[in-house]
Amino acid sequence: MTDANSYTGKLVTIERYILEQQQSHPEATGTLTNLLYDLALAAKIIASKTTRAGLAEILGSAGEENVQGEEVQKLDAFAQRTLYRLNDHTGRLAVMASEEVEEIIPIPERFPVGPYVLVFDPLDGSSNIDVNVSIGTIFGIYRRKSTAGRGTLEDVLQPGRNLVAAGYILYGASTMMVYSTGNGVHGFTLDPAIGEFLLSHPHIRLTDKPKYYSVNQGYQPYWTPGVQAYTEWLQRDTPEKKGLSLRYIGSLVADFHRNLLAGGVFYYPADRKDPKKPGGKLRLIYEANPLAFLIEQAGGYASDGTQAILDIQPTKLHQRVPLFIGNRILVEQAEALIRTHDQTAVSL
Ligand code: P6P
Repeated sequence: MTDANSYTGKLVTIERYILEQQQSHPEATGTLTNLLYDLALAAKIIASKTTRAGLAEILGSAGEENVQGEEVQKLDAFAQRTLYRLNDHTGRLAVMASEEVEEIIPIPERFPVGPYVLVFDPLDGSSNIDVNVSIGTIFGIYRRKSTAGRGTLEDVLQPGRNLVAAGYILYGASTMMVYSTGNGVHGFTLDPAIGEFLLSHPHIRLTDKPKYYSVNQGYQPYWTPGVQAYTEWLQRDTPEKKGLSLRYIGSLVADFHRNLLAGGVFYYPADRKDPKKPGGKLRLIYEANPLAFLIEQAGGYASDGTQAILDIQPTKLHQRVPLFIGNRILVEQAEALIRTHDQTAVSL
């Protein structure tokens, strides 16, 4: 596979990069490559709307008609429809699953099925749109396990260790697409002038001098003793690291992306504040697993506080999971303190 240096100073589109990565897999048929193209196109279409979200008052808000007489959709519904309609007919997927849809999403009978499974959160953090905070799309790609016909729930309920690709799109000051197919993590920035994602962050690796810890400290009274002790450890200078600074945006993709580039740990632990969410707030299938795949590809680690996220066998489509993700040394310390202080296993 081409290394990062060979691209220095060149204008490399995501399409070229994906294609060149495919060339290091002689057995590849191009289906995964085309699926990644489809996701890059979906990202451009969604980005074209997110950058205008603040104009709802002028262009009409969701449920109303805009000046062109079109029904304005909520951005997350628009993102859902965009991802669905770009993937339902291509013959690359056996089944889809989305944060926005209660059950698995079958490929319509009139279209062919294919070898892959796509799971996604179409627009995570959409509650931040009204205050103009960055939001994101998260996706994961598996090979189907079933051998024929429409894909099944079992095809979707695969452990993250089985992922063949994962990534996210961050709609922020600029729009970025970051993905991995198991050969490192690579970031692309959208140049709106030409409508292309250009290689801006080849081979992203976590620094060994992490800077930030990211958690909603507002829930501290509800954390277990282990998580309390962990937070205090993060704030102190220790032999392993300097005391970290707190940065929390409240948008998973934005918090994850900052820590990926600057080093650190994000955690959303189980808390006892909301008995309906004993296993934390974040979802395993289409939030924790894809990001856990990426962080391991970047040299980090992701845990639910007791085990690797990627090793968890999912049992429900929308199951929640506590999440500690970032530099391995930081995440393993969370596991150690939870083991020491919280005798009861972290409930899933
Ligand atoms: P809290 C956004 O609503 C989200 O799902 C994630 O993007 C984010 O990390 C988390 O919830 C923030 O949750 O409870 O801190 O507001």
